[in-house]
Amino acid sequence: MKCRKCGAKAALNMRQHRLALCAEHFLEWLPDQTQRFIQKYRMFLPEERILVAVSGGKDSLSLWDILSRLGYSADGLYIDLGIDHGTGYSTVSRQKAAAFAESHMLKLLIVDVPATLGASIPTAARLTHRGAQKPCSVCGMTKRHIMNRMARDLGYDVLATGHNLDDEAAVLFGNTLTWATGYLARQGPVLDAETGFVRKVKPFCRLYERETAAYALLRGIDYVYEECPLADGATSIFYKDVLSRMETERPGIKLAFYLSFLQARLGGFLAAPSSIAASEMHPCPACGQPTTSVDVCSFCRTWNAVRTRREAEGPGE
Ligand code: Q46
Ligand code: ZN
Ligand code: ZN
Repeated sequence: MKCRKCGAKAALNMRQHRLALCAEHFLEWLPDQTQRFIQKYRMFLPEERILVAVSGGKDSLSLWDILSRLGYSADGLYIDLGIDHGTGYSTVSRQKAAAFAESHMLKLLIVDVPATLGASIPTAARLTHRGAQKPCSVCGMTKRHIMNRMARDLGYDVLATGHNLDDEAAVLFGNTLTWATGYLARQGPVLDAETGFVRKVKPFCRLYERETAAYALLRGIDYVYEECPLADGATSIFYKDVLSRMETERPGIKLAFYLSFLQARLGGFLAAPSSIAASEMHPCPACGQPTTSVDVCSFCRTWNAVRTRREAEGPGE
């Protein structure tokens, strides 16, 4: 297989795009594609300040790399969740994120959950009912809160995450199976800013995981290979697997699934993203973040409960 641009040996054959490229041209093509999507979906302007949520994995580091190469002003935010589970997951991913920032002379902000909130995510999950099944619920809620707070407090215009097409198609698949119209209405490349919430964008939403992985590899980005050990058995992994099997039979089906959803949404298939009425939203009396709760927000409620139960339990994780 030869590169379509120069005829050299292709490094990647993308059957879904009927396109094969050598390493050099692939490393140009992917940032070009990313820039095209940034403009197409009006994610942000060149003068805006971007905060990239960095996990230490291939997607977020590749995204940070590409945004910097494209000339955007992009800082990184790493949230240390205190997840170990015998793999040292948080320690290793934090090291990878910090090493990347240092070698590329980029600014990385770090929020250490156990140090600032008093417990790791697995401990918080164990101490609250939220962790009855999986810690992902308390983890996701905590990450969303921290990302929004950091972006807002530090004056960033937009928060960018490295979700790729495989992630987005799996979420879409799950939401479609249950016709979760509320979630479907809010899924897309851009979630506009709402009262107290910063704009969120996914510049990689149309890129296959295989493509972002190849980019990281060919660029020599040193990322954490392991997935979070707590993701084991997650439904999203099952959906990803199902979709990948379909993709093998029908190259391009994942992209078609996602794009036709966006098209249908544009055409009014779903109600416009139901922004919660501004009147229902008010600042949490404890942390100031927007909430619809009559009392403190769910972040404050959860972490207050964690602290109370930890004190009752005594020292030690
Ligand atoms: S939510 Fe769940 Fe992830 Fe948090 S506990 Fe791990 S798998 S890191 S995206
Ligand atoms: Zn080439
Ligand atoms: Zn709060």
